[in-house]
Amino acid sequence: MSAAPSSVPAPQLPHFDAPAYRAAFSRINGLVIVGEGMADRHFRRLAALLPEQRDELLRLGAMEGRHAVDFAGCGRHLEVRPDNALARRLLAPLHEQFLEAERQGDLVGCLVIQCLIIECFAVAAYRLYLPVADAYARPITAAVLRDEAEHLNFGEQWLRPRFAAVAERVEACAGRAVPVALAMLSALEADLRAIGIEPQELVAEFVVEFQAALEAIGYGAREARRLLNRLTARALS
Ligand code: PL3
Ligand code: FE2
Ligand code: FE2
Repeated sequence: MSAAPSSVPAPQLPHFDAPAYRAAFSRINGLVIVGEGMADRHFRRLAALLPEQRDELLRLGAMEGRHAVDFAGCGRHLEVRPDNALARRLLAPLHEQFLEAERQGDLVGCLVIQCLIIECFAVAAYRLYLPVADAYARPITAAVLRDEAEHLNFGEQWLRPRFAAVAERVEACAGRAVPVALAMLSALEADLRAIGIEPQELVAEFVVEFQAALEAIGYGAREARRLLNRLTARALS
């Protein structure tokens, strides 16, 4: 008898019809749907701020609108109603920071909040969700992940050639927005665990993504790590 080929064990999938899973999914699904809708509006506002890249930004916004629709389908498939009211409350501080940057004429701040912070967060979250998603949500999440990489790339491409001029504003903006994003996450710690995502792992994955984004716009690896250590010091403590 030959030995079984060694393989990576499949992750233990959650019980998708258990009440605890469904309650947690309602809140996470709400956050994702409202977050995608918010990203749609942010890209449309960015399109108005950057007329020369208007069409591209409107295209990215439209992708976000489709993500919202597709994730709403994931909730419907599980017959779970998304808790959109909670999601709007949790996302309000980050959205407010975007609007405040816009009022200040701080285009760099708007780009950092949407294209770097929100997108890095989305990439990290969807990457960890993928292996514990139900069979209906999995291909949708995989397709969305590919799109989010494009959104992150837009911000990186815009900021990179202007690095020297924008670095100070990038840091000031990240200093305000990253802690707010992490606070939102800590409000959903138990729900993340219930759907199979370890919150600390999500923070770690976000750090990996954001570190790569900072390096892509011109930071050295050590500088980027130092900035991130400062911003995430109190995450989920
Ligand atoms: C960017 O395109 C949209 C950003 C939306 C916000 C995402 C936040 C995700 C938080 C944790 C969700 C876990 C994944 C669950 C997927 C149904
Ligand atoms: Fe999206
Ligand atoms: Fe996106």
